[in-house]
Amino acid sequence: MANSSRAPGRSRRLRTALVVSAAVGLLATAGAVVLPGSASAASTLGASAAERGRYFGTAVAVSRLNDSAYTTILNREFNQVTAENEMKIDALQPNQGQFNYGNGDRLVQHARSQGMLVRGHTLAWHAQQPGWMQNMSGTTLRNAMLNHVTQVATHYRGQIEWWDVVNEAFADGSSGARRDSNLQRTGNDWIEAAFRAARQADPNADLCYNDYNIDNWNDAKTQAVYRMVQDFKNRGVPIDCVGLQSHFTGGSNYPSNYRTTLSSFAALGVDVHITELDIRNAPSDAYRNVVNDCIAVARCKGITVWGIRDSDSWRSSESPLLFNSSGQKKPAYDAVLTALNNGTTPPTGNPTTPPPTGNPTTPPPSSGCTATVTPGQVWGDRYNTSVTVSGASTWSVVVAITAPQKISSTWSGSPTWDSSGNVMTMRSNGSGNTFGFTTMMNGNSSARPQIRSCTAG
Ligand code: G2I
Repeated sequence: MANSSRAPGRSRRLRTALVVSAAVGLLATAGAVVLPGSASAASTLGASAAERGRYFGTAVAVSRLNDSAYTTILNREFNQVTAENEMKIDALQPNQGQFNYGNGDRLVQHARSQGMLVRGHTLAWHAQQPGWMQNMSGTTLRNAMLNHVTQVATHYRGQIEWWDVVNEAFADGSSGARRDSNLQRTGNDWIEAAFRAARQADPNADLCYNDYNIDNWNDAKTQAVYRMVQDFKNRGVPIDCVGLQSHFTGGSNYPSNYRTTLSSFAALGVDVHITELDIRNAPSDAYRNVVNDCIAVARCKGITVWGIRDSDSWRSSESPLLFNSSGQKKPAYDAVLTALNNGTTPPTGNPTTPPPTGNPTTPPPSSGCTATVTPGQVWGDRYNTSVTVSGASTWSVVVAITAPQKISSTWSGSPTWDSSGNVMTMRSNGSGNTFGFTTMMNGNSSARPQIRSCTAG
């Protein structure tokens, strides 16, 4: 079964991290519940979402990272990012066999420095194909698509929380059919083939199917995607999540049965993500409804808006985002933040204490190499750690985390996990001798990772 090839505990690890992190910040002092709207309510989208065990993210255009007004809002408000265009097929493989990871890597670096989770978008899609791929068909195209999936997922292994493996593969309208495309014409199994290749290349990433116009539970397209996911789950095709783009722009509206759609997909045993949210004219009610619906469905893991300021939007004339073109918060921003702060939070947890700053480890046992910990940036709900290995160029380092803390993302190494999800073995993967990871505190702000061993070879 394809699912058996996945690293143990991956999905559970993330789920636990997100859900338990909801406890952080709920209690100001032991036993004193902070009511919504009180002085300690979170003041940014990401921090508030984290208190609900979720992320709040945005699409990022890498070229705008040079714009300090943009980056200030990004770093302040969001704890998840999706590359708006830089990880699409035409961007990553402009000529066959020639990969260009520069801009995608830049986004991952930025996310890493800020402790943000990264959604990869997108491995296989009928659109934004480079010219060489557009001209292909049949087995040649199938193999080129699978090679792209494998190469890209391998390159970003350990750095991507969720991949949009396949994007927009169903037709609009009442047919419930697959969208016609060169990929579809390679055979109906192209989608599952892409998911299997992605799982093999990065067993630790959650794998999503992503589409638009699958928001209304009554739509034929929604039902068709639902049946595909159900079939994949029944047959053991490795799928972990469904992304609802939720572009309520260009004429489609927030549907009153949106929560039914989210919970129906979730009931199939997949997580749901709102991946590209924007709403024409940014009405507060619709934004609030989306947040409330996500918080009401335990498997709704987070919300990503498709851009920061209206001027950054692919539909800027509709002013669909949470910040105006001057970077000021719009009424919809306040509606979203309030809805997040009012959302239900799991009832247990410890009060937060100021995060420690000292070096967390005792010297680890060495077997041909030495691993040295450098504490990284600390946020309210999480912190970064980097580990530098000396004495060997290939190595494996065993790192133990104190539960309920959980590692939520890693970089520059290939991680595997024990069955508890709390012990990570990080192996060198050719990215140098320093690897790193982000740890969710989940209510324990004092524990720090322990290096158990460093083994050369
Ligand atoms: O179309 C909205 C979104 C629908 N779901 C999938 C998303 O990937 C898609 O995003 C949009 C980007 O927001 C646009 O920025 O995808 C478009 C097509 O890939 C993006 O537009 C492209 C233009 O078509 C190119 O001409 C342009 O070079 O943006 C590129 C970079 O600005």
